[in-house]
Amino acid sequence: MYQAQTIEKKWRKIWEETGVHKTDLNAKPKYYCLDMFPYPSGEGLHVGHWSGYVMSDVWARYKKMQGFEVLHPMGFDAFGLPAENAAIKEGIHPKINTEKSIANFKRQLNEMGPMYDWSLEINSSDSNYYKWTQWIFVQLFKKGLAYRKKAPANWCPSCKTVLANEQVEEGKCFRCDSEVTKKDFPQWFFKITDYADELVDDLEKLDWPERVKIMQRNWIGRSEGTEVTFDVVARNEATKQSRQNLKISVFTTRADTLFGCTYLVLSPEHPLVRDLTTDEHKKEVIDYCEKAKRESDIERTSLEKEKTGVFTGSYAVNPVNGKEIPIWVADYVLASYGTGAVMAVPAHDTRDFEFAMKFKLPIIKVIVGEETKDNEAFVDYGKLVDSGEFTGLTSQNAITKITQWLEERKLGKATISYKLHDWLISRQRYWGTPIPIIHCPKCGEVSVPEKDLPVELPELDDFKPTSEGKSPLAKVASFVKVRCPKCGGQAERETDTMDTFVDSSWYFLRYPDVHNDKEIFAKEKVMHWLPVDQYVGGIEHAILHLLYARFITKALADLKLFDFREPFKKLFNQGMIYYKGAKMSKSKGNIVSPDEIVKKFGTDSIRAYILFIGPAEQDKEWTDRGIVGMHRFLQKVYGLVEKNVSNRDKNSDKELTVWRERTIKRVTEDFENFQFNTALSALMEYVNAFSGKQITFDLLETLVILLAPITPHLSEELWQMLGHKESVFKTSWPKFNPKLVQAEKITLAIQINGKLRGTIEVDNDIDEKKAIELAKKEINVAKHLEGKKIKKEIFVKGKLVSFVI
Ligand code: ANZ
Ligand code: ZN
Repeated sequence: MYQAQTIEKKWRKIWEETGVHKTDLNAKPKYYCLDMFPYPSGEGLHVGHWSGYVMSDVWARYKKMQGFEVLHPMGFDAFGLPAENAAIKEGIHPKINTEKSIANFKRQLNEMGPMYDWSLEINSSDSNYYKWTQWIFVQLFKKGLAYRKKAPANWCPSCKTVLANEQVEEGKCFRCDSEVTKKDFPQWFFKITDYADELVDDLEKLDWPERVKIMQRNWIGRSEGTEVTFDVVARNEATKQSRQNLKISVFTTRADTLFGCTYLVLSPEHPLVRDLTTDEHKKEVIDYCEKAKRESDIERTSLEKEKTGVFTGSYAVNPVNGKEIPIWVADYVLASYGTGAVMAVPAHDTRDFEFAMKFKLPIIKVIVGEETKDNEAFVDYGKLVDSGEFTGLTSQNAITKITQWLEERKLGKATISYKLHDWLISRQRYWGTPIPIIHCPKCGEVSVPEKDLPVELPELDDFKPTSEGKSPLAKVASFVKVRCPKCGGQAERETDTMDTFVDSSWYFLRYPDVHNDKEIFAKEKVMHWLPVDQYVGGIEHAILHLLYARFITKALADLKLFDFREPFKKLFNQGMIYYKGAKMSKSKGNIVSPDEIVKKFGTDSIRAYILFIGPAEQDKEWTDRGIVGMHRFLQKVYGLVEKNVSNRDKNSDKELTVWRERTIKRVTEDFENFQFNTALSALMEYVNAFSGKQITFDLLETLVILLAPITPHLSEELWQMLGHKESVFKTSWPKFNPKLVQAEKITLAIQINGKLRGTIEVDNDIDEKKAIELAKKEINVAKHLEGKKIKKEIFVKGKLVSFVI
């Protein structure tokens, strides 16, 4: 009888005693399989949380069986607002609360039967770790990559803290959902923009999901365009003085539309707004700007929002045709992008079009395409009309030519704009890494000498933020008062702490040398294990965490700490688990607690079921029936081994031998593609094929090995029953005999618009992608497809490929 709990307890004890999961940090060939380290919330884990961890554990075990020395560590992203907010709510110190949560997390993680080597655990709120987070800050500061400036910051009035742009979601705080406003503060920044180009360009080299790369590209938002300078004109004597020599620069990606520019628009924060506004318009403009500053960038640029704006009373000259055009102020222009001003071309830009319609500004068409409509902007590229000497050029050519024309006259230049801003890393909160800076009235900002690190976070009873936006650390005189390390004079410590994303931007570099107290890590250790071969985590980290980790890696590479420039070679995002129609979450009250299911069916059933319910990268629905079904399958496997354990006959059934080889092939290939669900189907089919046949020992051995990464406890038990003394994880992953798995050939018909145009001979297990690729190459088919746009591609397994053109 399969008694999951007994077996699982037994094997976890044996693993612990024999140290099978210890990583030999010097061994080769190496494989680094990493989970995004969790934030230890008080709520604990539900089976939805298990999914990513199970997948990476299965993958790590598989790699181990392939002969790699695997580093598969775990740790805790333990600083941060949630711990602090929870602590304030419950009146317990964040340190104690965090420790409690970590203990519970560890217990729950261990229930999964993972191969973590806990001796390498990281806790980012431990001073042995944050000492090095501070050390990184000091290095960046010395290189000019960390700097302080006064900046309008997103301010959450409820959390009483500054938020990074990334932490504002649709104008609301990402933690507490309150409306975010703007407030001026001196803030610390990391100069991530210095790496903008490399951060875009290196995406090409990464084996990451395409959608994550797209999100990163969009976030960095590199855009090639032209800066055009407009002279401001004085329309009457009164304004002549003040308007002279004023110039407005705009950033445009469409220099080809310059002849259609009928007005300029400044952002409400633009420094020239005040000078340009005539007395007559002053009140209206000032009121408008005040209101706009309170809105979030997302609201301001929303396409749905009705356009608003005000006229300044001033005019500028369009440099290509000398026409005078009015200067407006509108909130749809952002202060932080390009030059904070735009040349409006209502005929060819949707927002400008709406704006011009509303305020009755002229709309002049200068680009024509195949179908141009009158009631909307024509935004595509086309041919130029009414554009002086450039008339007749294509948009692409005109962009180059007009930019050149401007450059020759010093009226503009080719330029690149980025949406990416420097990373605001200071937080006015208690539960974070203290920023290691001392403010000296004589010497200015001085970094804490390395020998004085860590700057310990003081024990504090009142850790609530102050209402004037200062960190609670500012209340601790013994912390604040300090001698300047340079001149020895009276000075004050910086009291802000770092954004938790700083803590998580480098933890993966520390695991290979986690106990080093002399340096952040030994170069050769990091060079041995990094880059991470496989990183596994949620899609919610597609932008921020991954971008920051990439930036810090590049900055540290420039400090010669190691030679690689990208931290994560491969990335996998697991799908989410739904239950009763909604994403599993405590707040929705639809969680399935692993504790209960482990008691009923055992860990291995949950592991296998999580992999079986659907493609690993997709969202999927948990069902109570499904887990029962999976448990039955494991029971069946157990029964099969129990019954046939002594059948050492080598004359296996011929057909089953072929099945076995094919199963090895299928499972291996599926594993390689993270298709664990179909790997499990292959194993189920294999077991079904046993029915009514002679089941020999060798057939069972293969089954047990192939299942081992998925159901490690059960496989260990069965492996022992089959007479082995060593752990099943010391066995190597089986290879199949290619002769035995040779696929049968079949003929596929190829149709174009329903007509037979050719046939191809292919393996009967060919997949869609390959079939379509081969079909397109068939001579006659290729001839018919040449120069045509394929509207649809259809693949009917075993029968045909059909194209619609
Ligand atoms: C004139 C123009 C004509 C534009 C046209 C577009 C179409 P991306 O591709 O995102 O870089 N723009 C420039 N700075 C802006 C700001 N601070 N706030 C809001 N919009 C701004 O977008 C570049 C385009 O966004 C620029 O090209 C500019 O409008 C606008 F038919 O200039 B365009
Ligand atoms: Zn000093």
